[in-house]
Amino acid sequence: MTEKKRIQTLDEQVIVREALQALPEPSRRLFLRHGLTLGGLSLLTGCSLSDDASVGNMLQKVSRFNDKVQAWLFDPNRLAPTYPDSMITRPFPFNAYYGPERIPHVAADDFRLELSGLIADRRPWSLTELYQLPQTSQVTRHICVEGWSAIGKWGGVTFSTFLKRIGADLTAKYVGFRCADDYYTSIDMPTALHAQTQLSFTWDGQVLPPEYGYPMKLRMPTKLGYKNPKHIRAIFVTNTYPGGYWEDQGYNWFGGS
Ligand SMILES: Nc1nc2c(c(=O)[nH]1)N[C@H]1C(S)=C(S)[C@@H](COP(=O)(O)O)O[C@H]1N2
Ligand SMILES: [Mo]
Repeated sequence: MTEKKRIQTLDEQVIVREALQALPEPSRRLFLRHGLTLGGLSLLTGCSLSDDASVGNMLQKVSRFNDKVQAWLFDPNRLAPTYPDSMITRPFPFNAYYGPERIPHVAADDFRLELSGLIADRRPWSLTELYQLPQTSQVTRHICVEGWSAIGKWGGVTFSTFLKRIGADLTAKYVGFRCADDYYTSIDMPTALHAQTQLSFTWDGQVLPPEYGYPMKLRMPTKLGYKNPKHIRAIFVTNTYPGGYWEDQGYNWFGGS
């Protein structure tokens, strides 16, 4: 084998290995069994793989493909485990893409939750109005990809109740969120309608403290921590893929836990 050919072969192995890492089980096992090759990858994603940029593009497509596989595996009726109050983690960890000194402090009085996109009634909501919606609570585990998990108690309105109230198009693909910091994320509609997906206003029985996302966060025990936006200020419904803060930097979009 010539030196050039050997380097090429090595590169191909690295690319295939990276693509495999981007795939969750059981798809990874499936692809391993069928022998995923570079040729197979380019067929699968329609990418030519001629340079670094197209390899990056292909890996991103594999991760999106991964989203499709995960969405297909997601059972909208399966519930995440719940825990007794005695298991609540105190103090609950704070995490954000910045340190505690930059936690946004949102003022309650003039706060209005903005709505846009495929929603019949896009009138903005005050906090008082939101607090009047039927409230539920859950004690569930939050799992962060950085390697920690913690059990918390969140209270608020079941998100599907809110989506129905505002006349959201429930056949649309995505619900997107913009936050009071520069964070943003989006979720698939089946997860938005999941029974445990909650627009949360409280933590452990008290008004959601600033560090945990005042005035509201979306709590989804079926999703990893980074999919749970804090400090939500705007919600939109769309069929155009909205991405997210970490997702646009390579985190898997579906982010199931
Ligand atoms: N607005 C906003 N929401 C966010 C984040 C953020 O930086 N800003 N970080 C995410 C990540 S990675 C995690 S683990 C959780 C942390 O939530 P906690 O502070 O309540 O533990 O918030 C998620 N939602
Ligand atoms: Mo996280």
